[in-house]
Amino acid sequence: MIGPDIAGIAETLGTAADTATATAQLAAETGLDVDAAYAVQTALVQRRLDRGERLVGLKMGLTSKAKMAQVGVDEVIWGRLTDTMRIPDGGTVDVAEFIHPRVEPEVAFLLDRLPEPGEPVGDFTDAVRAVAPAIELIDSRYANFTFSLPDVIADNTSAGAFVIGPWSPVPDGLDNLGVLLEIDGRLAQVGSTAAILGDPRRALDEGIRLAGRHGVRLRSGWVFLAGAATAAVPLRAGAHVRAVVEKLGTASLRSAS
Ligand code: OOG
Ligand code: MG
Repeated sequence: MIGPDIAGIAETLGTAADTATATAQLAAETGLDVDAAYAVQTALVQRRLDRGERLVGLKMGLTSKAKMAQVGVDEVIWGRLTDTMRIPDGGTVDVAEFIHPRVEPEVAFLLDRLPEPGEPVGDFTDAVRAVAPAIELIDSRYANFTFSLPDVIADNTSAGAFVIGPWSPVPDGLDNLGVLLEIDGRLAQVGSTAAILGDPRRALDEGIRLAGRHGVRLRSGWVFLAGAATAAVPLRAGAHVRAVVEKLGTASLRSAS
Protein backbone atom coordinates (compact mmCIF):
# COMPACT_ATOMS: atom_id res chain seq x y z
CA MET A 1 0.00 0.00 0.00
CA ILE A 2 1.21 3.50 -0.75
CA GLY A 3 1.33 5.62 2.42
CA PRO A 4 0.33 9.26 2.75
CA ASP A 5 2.39 11.79 0.80
CA ILE A 6 4.39 13.18 3.75
CA ALA A 7 6.34 15.75 1.70
CA GLY A 8 3.24 16.90 -0.18
CA ILE A 9 1.23 17.41 3.02
CA ALA A 10 4.13 19.31 4.62
CA GLU A 11 4.27 21.55 1.54
CA THR A 12 0.53 22.25 1.75
CA LEU A 13 0.79 23.20 5.45
CA GLY A 14 3.98 25.21 4.91
CA THR A 15 2.40 27.19 2.09
CA ALA A 16 -0.71 27.82 4.22
CA ALA A 17 1.53 29.29 6.94
CA ASP A 18 3.71 31.29 4.52
CA THR A 19 0.72 32.86 2.79
CA ALA A 20 -1.50 33.15 5.91
CA THR A 21 -4.24 31.26 4.09
CA ALA A 22 -6.25 28.51 5.77
CA THR A 23 -6.30 25.04 4.29
CA ALA A 24 -8.81 22.20 4.65
CA GLN A 25 -8.18 19.44 7.17
CA LEU A 26 -6.28 16.65 5.49
CA ALA A 27 -5.57 13.78 7.90
CA ALA A 28 -8.77 11.81 7.33
CA GLU A 29 -8.57 12.16 3.56
CA THR A 30 -4.89 11.19 3.33
CA GLY A 31 -5.00 8.44 5.95
CA LEU A 32 -2.57 10.21 8.27
CA ASP A 33 -2.12 8.48 11.64
CA VAL A 34 -0.22 9.92 14.62
CA ASP A 35 3.18 8.55 13.56
CA ALA A 36 2.79 9.78 9.98
CA ALA A 37 1.60 13.13 11.36
CA TYR A 38 4.85 13.54 13.33
CA ALA A 39 6.72 12.68 10.12
CA VAL A 40 4.84 15.52 8.39
CA GLN A 41 5.72 17.83 11.27
CA THR A 42 9.40 16.89 10.89
CA ALA A 43 9.26 17.68 7.16
CA LEU A 44 7.36 20.92 7.79
CA VAL A 45 9.94 22.12 10.30
CA GLN A 46 12.78 20.94 8.04
CA ARG A 47 11.37 23.29 5.39
CA ARG A 48 12.00 26.15 7.85
CA LEU A 49 15.50 24.88 8.71
CA ASP A 50 16.30 24.67 4.99
CA ARG A 51 15.68 28.39 4.70
CA GLY A 52 18.01 29.15 7.58
CA GLU A 53 15.88 28.98 10.71
CA ARG A 54 17.29 27.27 13.80
CA LEU A 55 15.58 24.91 16.25
CA VAL A 56 15.44 26.60 19.64
CA GLY A 57 13.09 24.42 21.60
CA LEU A 58 10.04 22.33 22.03
CA LYS A 59 6.45 23.11 22.97
CA MET A 60 3.80 21.00 24.56
CA GLY A 61 0.17 21.22 23.54
CA LEU A 62 -3.08 20.19 25.18
CA THR A 63 -1.52 19.65 28.60
CA SER A 64 -4.57 21.30 30.22
CA LYS A 65 -8.25 20.34 30.26
CA ALA A 66 -9.18 23.90 29.25
CA LYS A 67 -7.22 23.56 26.02
CA MET A 68 -8.40 20.03 25.28
CA ALA A 69 -12.01 21.15 25.69
CA GLN A 70 -11.48 24.23 23.51
CA VAL A 71 -10.21 22.29 20.51
CA GLY A 72 -11.92 18.93 21.12
CA VAL A 73 -8.71 16.87 21.07
CA ASP A 74 -7.75 15.12 24.30
CA GLU A 75 -4.18 13.93 23.91
CA VAL A 76 -0.96 15.63 24.88
CA ILE A 77 1.05 16.63 21.80
CA TRP A 78 4.40 18.33 21.13
CA GLY A 79 5.83 20.57 18.48
CA ARG A 80 9.02 22.41 17.55
CA LEU A 81 10.03 26.04 18.04
CA THR A 82 12.43 27.92 15.75
CA ASP A 83 14.32 31.16 16.28
CA THR A 84 12.13 33.23 13.96
CA MET A 85 9.04 32.38 16.04
CA ARG A 86 10.50 34.17 19.04
CA ILE A 87 9.32 37.72 19.66
CA PRO A 88 11.16 39.84 22.21
CA ASP A 89 9.30 40.48 25.45
CA GLY A 90 7.15 43.58 24.88
CA GLY A 91 7.61 43.24 21.11
CA THR A 92 5.07 43.54 18.31
CA VAL A 93 3.55 40.91 16.04
CA ASP A 94 1.75 41.66 12.79
CA VAL A 95 -1.60 39.85 12.81
CA ALA A 96 -1.64 39.97 8.99
CA GLU A 97 1.14 37.35 9.02
CA PHE A 98 -1.25 34.87 10.63
CA ILE A 99 -4.58 33.30 9.68
CA HIS A 100 -6.58 33.49 12.92
CA PRO A 101 -4.06 34.01 15.71
CA ARG A 102 -4.88 33.27 19.33
CA VAL A 103 -2.83 33.93 22.45
CA GLU A 104 -2.48 31.81 25.56
CA PRO A 105 -0.55 32.11 28.83
CA GLU A 106 2.23 29.60 29.40
CA VAL A 107 5.19 28.72 31.59
CA ALA A 108 8.58 28.40 29.87
CA PHE A 109 11.63 26.47 31.03
CA LEU A 110 15.22 27.05 30.00
CA LEU A 111 16.68 23.58 29.73
CA ASP A 112 19.98 22.58 31.24
CA ARG A 113 21.17 19.02 31.84
CA LEU A 114 18.58 16.53 30.69
CA PRO A 115 18.07 12.89 31.56
CA GLU A 116 18.01 10.20 28.89
CA PRO A 117 14.64 9.66 27.19
CA GLY A 118 12.62 7.26 29.32
CA GLU A 119 14.34 8.35 32.53
CA PRO A 120 12.09 10.56 34.68
CA VAL A 121 13.37 14.05 35.48
CA GLY A 122 14.84 13.24 38.89
CA ASP A 123 16.09 16.58 40.08
CA PHE A 124 14.12 19.19 38.24
CA THR A 125 16.51 21.99 39.16
CA ASP A 126 19.29 20.00 37.50
CA ALA A 127 17.35 19.71 34.27
CA VAL A 128 15.99 23.26 34.24
CA ARG A 129 18.13 26.35 34.62
CA ALA A 130 15.37 28.96 34.80
CA VAL A 131 11.63 29.52 34.54
CA ALA A 132 9.66 32.37 32.94
CA PRO A 133 6.13 33.50 32.20
CA ALA A 134 5.37 33.23 28.49
CA ILE A 135 2.77 33.88 25.82
CA GLU A 136 2.26 31.50 22.95
CA LEU A 137 0.63 32.75 19.76
CA ILE A 138 -1.01 29.78 18.10
CA ASP A 139 -2.39 29.84 14.58
CA SER A 140 -3.94 26.69 13.19
CA ARG A 141 -3.39 26.43 9.46
CA TYR A 142 -6.81 24.70 9.20
CA ALA A 143 -10.02 26.54 8.37
CA ASN A 144 -12.11 27.52 11.40
CA PHE A 145 -9.29 26.44 13.77
CA THR A 146 -10.78 22.94 13.57
CA PHE A 147 -8.71 19.78 13.38
CA SER A 148 -8.27 16.14 14.43
CA LEU A 149 -5.34 14.85 16.51
CA PRO A 150 -3.15 13.90 13.50
CA ASP A 151 -4.09 17.16 11.74
CA VAL A 152 -2.81 19.33 14.60
CA ILE A 153 0.35 17.25 15.07
CA ALA A 154 1.17 17.56 11.36
CA ASP A 155 0.62 21.33 11.64
CA ASN A 156 3.41 21.58 14.23
CA THR A 157 0.75 21.85 16.97
CA SER A 158 -0.44 25.26 15.66
CA ALA A 159 2.88 26.88 16.66
CA GLY A 160 3.05 30.48 15.46
CA ALA A 161 5.14 32.69 17.70
CA PHE A 162 6.10 33.01 21.35
CA VAL A 163 7.27 35.56 23.90
CA ILE A 164 9.32 34.70 26.97
CA GLY A 165 9.25 37.04 29.96
CA PRO A 166 12.17 37.47 32.38
CA TRP A 167 13.88 34.26 33.48
CA SER A 168 14.00 33.48 37.22
CA PRO A 169 15.67 30.71 39.16
CA VAL A 170 13.33 27.75 39.67
CA PRO A 171 11.12 28.55 42.69
CA ASP A 172 10.24 25.93 45.32
CA GLY A 173 6.79 25.13 44.00
CA LEU A 174 5.45 25.52 40.46
CA ASP A 175 2.29 23.52 40.90
CA ASN A 176 -0.22 26.09 42.08
CA LEU A 177 0.69 29.54 40.79
CA GLY A 178 -2.04 31.91 39.65
CA VAL A 179 -2.08 32.67 35.90
CA LEU A 180 -3.80 35.64 34.24
CA LEU A 181 -4.18 36.63 30.62
CA GLU A 182 -5.00 40.31 30.07
CA ILE A 183 -5.95 41.97 26.81
CA ASP A 184 -5.83 45.77 26.85
CA GLY A 185 -5.78 45.75 30.64
CA ARG A 186 -8.91 43.61 30.88
CA LEU A 187 -8.88 40.15 32.34
CA ALA A 188 -9.45 37.63 29.53
CA GLN A 189 -8.56 34.32 31.23
CA VAL A 190 -7.74 33.21 34.77
CA GLY A 191 -6.14 29.90 35.71
CA SER A 192 -3.46 28.15 37.67
CA THR A 193 -0.28 26.30 36.75
CA ALA A 194 -2.01 23.30 38.38
CA ALA A 195 -4.05 23.13 35.17
CA ILE A 196 -0.88 22.03 33.31
CA LEU A 197 -0.87 18.27 34.00
CA GLY A 198 -1.24 19.04 37.72
CA ASP A 199 2.24 20.59 37.71
CA PRO A 200 4.08 22.07 34.70
CA ARG A 201 7.15 20.07 35.70
CA ARG A 202 5.23 16.98 34.60
CA ALA A 203 5.00 18.48 31.10
CA LEU A 204 8.79 18.17 30.86
CA ASP A 205 8.67 14.44 31.66
CA GLU A 206 5.97 14.06 29.03
CA GLY A 207 7.93 16.10 26.48
CA ILE A 208 11.08 14.02 26.98
CA ARG A 209 9.07 10.81 26.71
CA LEU A 210 6.85 11.72 23.76
CA ALA A 211 9.55 13.43 21.68
CA GLY A 212 11.94 10.57 22.53
CA ARG A 213 9.50 8.16 20.88
CA HIS A 214 10.13 9.99 17.62
CA GLY A 215 13.87 10.14 18.09
CA VAL A 216 13.93 13.77 19.23
CA ARG A 217 16.14 14.55 22.19
CA LEU A 218 15.73 17.84 24.08
CA ARG A 219 18.91 19.88 24.27
CA SER A 220 20.59 22.06 26.84
CA GLY A 221 19.91 25.74 26.06
CA TRP A 222 16.52 25.01 24.51
CA VAL A 223 13.30 26.72 25.53
CA PHE A 224 10.47 24.44 26.61
CA LEU A 225 6.86 25.67 26.63
CA ALA A 226 4.86 23.54 29.06
CA GLY A 227 1.45 24.26 27.47
CA ALA A 228 -1.27 26.79 28.13
CA ALA A 229 -2.89 27.02 31.55
CA THR A 230 -6.16 28.42 30.13
CA ALA A 231 -8.11 28.45 26.88
CA ALA A 232 -6.63 30.63 24.10
CA VAL A 233 -8.10 34.02 23.14
CA PRO A 234 -8.31 35.50 19.59
CA LEU A 235 -5.68 38.16 18.93
CA ARG A 236 -6.89 41.22 17.05
CA ALA A 237 -4.79 44.06 15.62
CA GLY A 238 -3.90 46.86 18.01
CA ALA A 239 -4.06 44.79 21.19
CA HIS A 240 -1.75 44.75 24.19
CA VAL A 241 -1.48 41.28 25.70
CA ARG A 242 -0.01 40.41 29.09
CA ALA A 243 0.42 37.01 30.69
CA VAL A 244 1.05 37.15 34.42
CA VAL A 245 2.26 34.14 36.39
CA GLU A 246 2.40 34.45 40.16
CA LYS A 247 6.01 34.55 41.49
CA LEU A 248 7.40 34.60 37.92
CA GLY A 249 6.17 37.95 36.59
CA THR A 250 4.87 39.10 33.23
CA ALA A 251 5.39 38.55 29.51
CA SER A 252 3.79 40.91 27.01
CA LEU A 253 3.30 41.63 23.34
CA ARG A 254 1.52 44.09 21.10
CA SER A 255 -0.23 43.34 17.85
CA ALA A 256 -0.24 45.52 14.78
CA SER A 257 -1.39 45.29 11.21
C1 OOG B 1 -3.06 23.21 19.57
C2 OOG B 1 -1.86 23.69 20.34
C3 OOG B 1 -2.09 23.61 21.84
C4 OOG B 1 -1.30 24.38 24.13
O1 OOG B 1 -0.59 25.13 24.79
O2 OOG B 1 -2.16 23.63 24.64
C5 OOG B 1 -1.12 24.39 22.65
C6 OOG B 1 -4.12 24.29 19.44
O3 OOG B 1 -4.78 24.62 20.44
O4 OOG B 1 -4.32 24.79 18.33
O5 OOG B 1 -0.22 25.02 22.19
MG1 MG C 1 0.52 26.50 23.65
